[in-house]
Amino acid sequence: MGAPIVASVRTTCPYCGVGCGIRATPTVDGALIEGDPEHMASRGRLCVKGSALGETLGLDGRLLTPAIREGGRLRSTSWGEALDRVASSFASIIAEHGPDAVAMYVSGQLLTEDYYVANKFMKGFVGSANIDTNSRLCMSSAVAGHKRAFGEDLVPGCYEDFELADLVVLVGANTAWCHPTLFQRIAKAKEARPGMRIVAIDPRRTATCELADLHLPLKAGTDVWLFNGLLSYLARSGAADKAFVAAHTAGLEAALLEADRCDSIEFVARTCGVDPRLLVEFYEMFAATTRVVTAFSQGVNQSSSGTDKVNSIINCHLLTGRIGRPGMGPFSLTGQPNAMGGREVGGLANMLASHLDLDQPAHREVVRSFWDAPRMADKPGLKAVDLFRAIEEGKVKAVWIMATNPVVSLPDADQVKRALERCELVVVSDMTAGTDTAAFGDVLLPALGWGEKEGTVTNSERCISRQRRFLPAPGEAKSDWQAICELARRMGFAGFDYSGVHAIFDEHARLSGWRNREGELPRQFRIDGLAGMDRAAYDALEPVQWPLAPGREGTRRLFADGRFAHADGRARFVATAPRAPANAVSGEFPLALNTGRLRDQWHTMTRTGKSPRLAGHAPEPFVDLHPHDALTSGVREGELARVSSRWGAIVARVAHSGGIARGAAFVPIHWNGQTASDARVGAVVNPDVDPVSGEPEFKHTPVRVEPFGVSWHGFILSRQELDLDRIANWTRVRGAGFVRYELGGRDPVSPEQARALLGAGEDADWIEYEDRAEGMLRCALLVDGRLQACLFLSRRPDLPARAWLGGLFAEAELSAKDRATLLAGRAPRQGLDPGPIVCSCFGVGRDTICRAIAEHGLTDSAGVTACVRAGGNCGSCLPEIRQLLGTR
Ligand SMILES: Nc1nc2c(c(=O)[nH]1)N[C@H]1C(S)=C(S)[C@@H](COP(=O)(O)OP(=O)(O)OC[C@H]3O[C@@H](n4cnc5c(=O)[nH]c(N)nc54)[C@H](O)[C@@H]3O)O[C@H]1N2
Ligand SMILES: Nc1nc2c(c(=O)[nH]1)N[C@H]1C(S)=C(S)[C@@H](COP(=O)(O)OP(=O)(O)OC[C@H]3O[C@@H](n4cnc5c(=O)[nH]c(N)nc54)[C@H](O)[C@@H]3O)O[C@H]1N2
Ligand code: SF4
Ligand SMILES: [Mo]
Repeated sequence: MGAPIVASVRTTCPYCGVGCGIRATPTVDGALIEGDPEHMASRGRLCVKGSALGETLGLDGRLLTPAIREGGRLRSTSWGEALDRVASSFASIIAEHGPDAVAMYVSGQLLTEDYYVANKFMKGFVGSANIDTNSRLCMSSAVAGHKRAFGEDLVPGCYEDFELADLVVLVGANTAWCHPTLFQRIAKAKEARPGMRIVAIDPRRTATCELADLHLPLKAGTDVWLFNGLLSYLARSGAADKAFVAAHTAGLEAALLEADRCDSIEFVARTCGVDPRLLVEFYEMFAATTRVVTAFSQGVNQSSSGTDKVNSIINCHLLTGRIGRPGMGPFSLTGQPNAMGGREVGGLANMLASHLDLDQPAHREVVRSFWDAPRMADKPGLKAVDLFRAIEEGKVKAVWIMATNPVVSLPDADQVKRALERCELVVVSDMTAGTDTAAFGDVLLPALGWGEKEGTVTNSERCISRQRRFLPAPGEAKSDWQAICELARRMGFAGFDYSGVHAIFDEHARLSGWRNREGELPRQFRIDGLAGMDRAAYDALEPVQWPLAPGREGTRRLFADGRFAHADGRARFVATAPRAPANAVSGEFPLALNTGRLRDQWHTMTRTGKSPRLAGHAPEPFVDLHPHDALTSGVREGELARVSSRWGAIVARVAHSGGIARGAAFVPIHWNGQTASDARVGAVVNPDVDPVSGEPEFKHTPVRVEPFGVSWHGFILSRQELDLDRIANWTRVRGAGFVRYELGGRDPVSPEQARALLGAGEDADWIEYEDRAEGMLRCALLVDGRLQACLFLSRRPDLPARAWLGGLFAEAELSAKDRATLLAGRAPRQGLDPGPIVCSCFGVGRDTICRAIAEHGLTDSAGVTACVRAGGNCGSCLPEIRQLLGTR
């Protein structure tokens, strides 16, 4: 079967859509992870998440055998029994209720081969397009926008364009944190050419803004006004490329008619809530610069007007002819490692493999004939949010969820729980046993994870690269494609007997060339140049950008000849009428909740949550508020608050980052039912979607913030996980050799209760200190002289720093001195507190950096690195270091 495991392999990072190359060398307890200098996407760079991959490969928490739930309890079983159960349920549900009564919900984190087979299984053989993907939550507005403008879902440019541009506009993209190595490339280019300009368009002042010459803090949801205003301005100021527009586009008139409603700077500035001078500065800069890249991400896509936002941006590039040439173009930054591969295989419920459409009979026929499919789906399936509604309504009776955690990541996430509770058969394929979604699984199937499985991924710049295996398969885990093929065979479907993963890739490549000619069904996506690879050629595949026709090299940029994928070869302007988010803030829910990512965590934390190094940057869920809104909401920085909407509620600690405007709130997406008692923010998010793409409005939900009253604050550090269900509020994070719990409690805790909580028996080595008058309790449990657990409670949130105490878990035995001062929470002559971690690679805190800046009069990040090492490895923290230098 697969290639033998060798000493060191070249593979691709499993996190973001930048798709950095990695050299991985297996070690006794994981793997040594280094950047691959030969990979075109990253040239040796890795961000902090990529660098910490080695710490996430342990088998703790992994799902290692199939399991079936019976009478509420999970029982381990064989693959044979588990798949028989799924096959017979699927078959009987289909027989009784038709193929649309079963569904799959998959993920942009599948490899292309897994993804291809899943779509073939559902759309060609089950006969239903009820297979959607978490890319619906991520890229579907970009897909829809591309299709409207270009005729096909095509990203015109490449990463090099960011370096060649004279102006990079980042719209709704916190690139410094979410696409860090690409951000570093931009930063390097700007360093080399200081004339290069960067504009950030984001309601929050994010780390990305540290590099920007101009930050437009627009009101959430107003991007279409801003870009319509720009289109009108460009037309009026003579920036249009008339020859390009005449030769290669259609539809300008209608788009301009709409845009001209935004021809007044004052009107646009007022609507978007930005300073008119800054707006004019941006418009002038855009008009005067030929080499412009406008990159956009979830601040654009995840909106009830997401598709229009995308087209309003593309319109400006079409008007100026700035597309298809070096250093310019609209650029959709993809989120997941294989968001693009998913689009190639038709992962969305309204698409077919090879960039073909489900609702077009001629397209369906191309795919049907290639697959020799017995039962082609003949209409688009349900989009993610609708799919889970249909499950709750009982219309869809079985769902197979693969490589995604919808109980955490879908909007109105409590509805997802209700849906899964009612569903007859929930199958969950995951690497992780205890996810919030797996808790609803009737059948759990163990999946191979990164480093164990193999296949290909496609990044944001259309670069296909190999993920290679360097670890043995643990337990009975299998690749997702194997699970699907085995099920398909059980259901009697032909065409699922692949000799290996390379054979699936070959079929995918051949399909892209199938009837792909003038006069048939020409499409720009093609990789038939990669067809016919045997196992060895597939194993040796180097990163390459599509399109790739036989006998050709890969393609850096599309549309260089001005030919687009619409039948007449012309791109389309789209008239985009601006509209405000459907759910407006009100007296009852006065703040607009925005949700997004943190630098060091990946989504629902099933993998990054394993790394102590990644935990330090933001150990707890928080709600970022403007101090004025905190005041009017009656909450205080550092205390707990309840954030609620019409749909649900969470509890998080109030923070003032200084980057948020009045009327808004921001909560990170990463915490879930396993890592916090009450911080699954998806439960709060409204389920409104974009009417064209079906992408949810994750960035705008009306909410209310109120105090979450507790009578004490506290934390526990413990070698073992604890059951804290009786405590009003807790969050959990991984430390080196211990688990850290942050607590907020209502009922008083006595020393006896503390003993029980930490598992200290009668004659345990136990030390405690209680000051009832002050509401303070501190205690520690030692086993054989080693620190086993400690607990600190106080009426006020100002507890000792966790860093020194955490360090004691590395000691084989506590010294008498440490033991004596343990309950003080710090060493007798301890150095100063490092503060919250900024540089995760070297564990350098904010206070350490600020002290170094002050003491040594440092003025640039290089000075900080020389002094305290921060920023000297992956560079992910450089924007924050610049921020600290700036606020001094
Ligand atoms: N560290 C880390 N990196 C990741 C991920 C991760 O989980 N962690 N996930 C990956 C994935 S799947 C994705 S999709 C990407 C997402 O990457 P990004 O889209 O860059 O990240 P987000 O934090 O979701 O949101 C981006 C910004 O949109 C802004 N925004 C909100 N509303 C609006 C608006 O109306 N207009 C504008 N212009 N901006 C607005 C937010 O304030 C936020 O700063 O990140 C990828 N990279
Ligand atoms: N409020 C709010 N919600 C959001 C967003 C937001 O900005 N705000 N962003 C949305 C976006 S853009 C995205 S992409 C989603 C992400 O949301 P999810 O996809 O739900 O998040 P992950 O934690 O990445 O889930 C991936 C799961 O797959 C498992 N896994 C990893 N590799 C494999 C594999 O090879 N096979 C299998 N079978 N399982 C595997 C992991 O253990 C994990 O449980 O969240 C969306 N939700
Ligand atoms: S930027 Fe970081 S998370 Fe994204 S692919 Fe590169 S190393 Fe992985
Ligand atoms: Mo995403």
